[in-house]
Formats: sequence, C-alpha cells, structure tokens
Amino acid sequence: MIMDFDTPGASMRDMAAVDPRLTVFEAKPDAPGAQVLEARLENGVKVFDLEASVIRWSILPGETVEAYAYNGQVPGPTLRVTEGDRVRINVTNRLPESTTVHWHGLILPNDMDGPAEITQAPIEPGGTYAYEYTVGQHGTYFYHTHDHVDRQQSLGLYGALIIDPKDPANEIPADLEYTVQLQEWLKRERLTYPSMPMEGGFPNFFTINGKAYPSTETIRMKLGQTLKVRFVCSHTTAIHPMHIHGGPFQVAAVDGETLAESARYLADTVNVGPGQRFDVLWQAQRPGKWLLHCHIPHHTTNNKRRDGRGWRADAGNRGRVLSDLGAGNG
Ligand SMILES: [Cu+2]
Repeated sequence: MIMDFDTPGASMRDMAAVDPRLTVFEAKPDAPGAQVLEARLENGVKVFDLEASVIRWSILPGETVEAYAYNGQVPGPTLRVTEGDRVRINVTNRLPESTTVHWHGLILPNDMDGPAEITQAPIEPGGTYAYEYTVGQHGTYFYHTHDHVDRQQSLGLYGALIIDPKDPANEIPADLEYTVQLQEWLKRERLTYPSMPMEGGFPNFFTINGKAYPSTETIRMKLGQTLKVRFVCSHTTAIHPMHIHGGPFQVAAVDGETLAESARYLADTVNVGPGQRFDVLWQAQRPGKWLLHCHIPHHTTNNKRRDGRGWRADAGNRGRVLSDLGAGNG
C-alpha cells in the first residue's frame, strides 16, 4: 500500500491484513453464504440476530480467506421480509473494532440508519445495538457495515435484504430467482487484506455469493422458463459489467424500484456499481450451458492460478454455468 507522512495511523490499520489469530470460527469448505435467516416473532415484530466476527472462509478448495462475517458466513444471512413488516435486528459485535449496520436504500428513522458517529455511537466490541423499523418498501435491498466501511465491507460485512411486496400483484413474476452478490478479495502471502481501488490494494480473487469459480452455483431450468437475477452490488472496489450469455435480459427494477413496463429495456450487460441493485429477467431460449460472468476478463481469474500448464487467465472464476438446459431435462 502507498502511504505518506500524512496517512493517519487509523487508516493504516484499516488497510492492514486481518490477523489470522483473531479468527473465532472456521467455516466448512463447502459452507454456503447468504442463507435465509428465519425470524422469530416477538409481539408481532420479526426479530433477527446478527453477530459480526472474524472467520476463516473457503472461496475455493484449498483457498481460504480471513473474513469479517455476519453469523459465520459470506455473504451474511439473507433477510427476507414483507412490505409492512415491523422488524428488529439485534447486531452484536465480536470484531476487534467498532461497527454498525446500514440498511441501504430504506426509508427509516434516522437513528436506525447506521452511519457511525453520524446517527449513532458505534457498537463497541462486545456490544449490541437493536435496529427496529417498519418496512415500507419492497424489492431488492441490502445491508452492510457503516463503520470502517473501507475495511469491513471489503472483508465481507454485507448481506441481501429482500422485501416481498404486500400485494403479490406487485411482484415481478418469474419462474425462478437467483441473487448474485459480488465481492473482491486481496490475498497475498497467505494473508487477507481488504481490497481497495488503489495502488497495492487491487484484488486478485473475485466471488459470487462468497465462492469463486468453479465453486460457484449452477441454476438448472427448462426451456421457456424465466429467471429473475437480483444483482446486489455488495462489492467495494470496481464496477462490474455483468453479462449473461444466451440472449438479452429485461431490466425490470433498479435499486429496488420496479420500472414501469414502458421504462423496462433489453440489455445483455449491466454495469453493476457499488451499492446498486438490478433485477433482470432472463429467459432460457436455447438449451445448453449459459454463463453469467463479469465482462472484465481479469475478474474471471483466480490470481492467475497455475494449473500445471503454465499461468492461465481463462480459469473464469467470475464465470458460472447459468443454466443447464436440455429438452426434457431438469
Ligand atoms: Cu468485474
């Protein structure tokens, strides 16, 4: 990392590698992230518990990272609620530094919004803060840390917040759905650093839902079916031109807001910038294996992994088989 005499010590700490000795949990190599977290009902309020800690997380067989994680997984648990719900999220901090949680895109009381020192005192290590509000919107949203964000979100403190509409008629219809959460990682000499868009901070591993190709997921569907892909731009370093093979998709919602029919448009690539969300509808028009990947080729590599035949850039870790279609298959 480049530092000069004016770089504050706190910034240097935020850029530092995660101390492996702080790891309190090692996830199983095939443990999935973004698992739907069931709420418990307390006097009509849907209650969720999130706990942030340092974990060891597997992005590929034999390739682990030290991550900051909610509930021991990357991405953090998916919170799925319904428009109109009253929710309470108890956030407990087991990190070595303070943290908060921001509910990106939601209309809520100011002291529930999350920015550290702006709307609340940060949650100190060992502390808990209860976020409570009524959900008035619907669509694809997400939550992420809002303290030491440059470090903590880059290391994994984010998760999807999917809000179903109160009136099912307001749902964007699809046969299947799949949420894509992107993240960049920087691993060097066995240590994990928060990736940052600066000299020395650029990432060398890229994940979809916490896993690099070929450990990413496969969606199986039938010809004619429609898949809703929710791109959740949880990453922090780059804008990723996300592309799906096999025909254009329809952009149906942006940043949680459903587009009017007349405003929807066809595309085959959408520039997914940090913080943005896109709901796109892709129809399986031909049988086969169709890829979903970032169109910056370097983002489809795993640190230029050596495979015995020399360095190769075509490992395609951002690539994944989107559908394995076959007439009568699936
Ligand atoms: Cu990319």
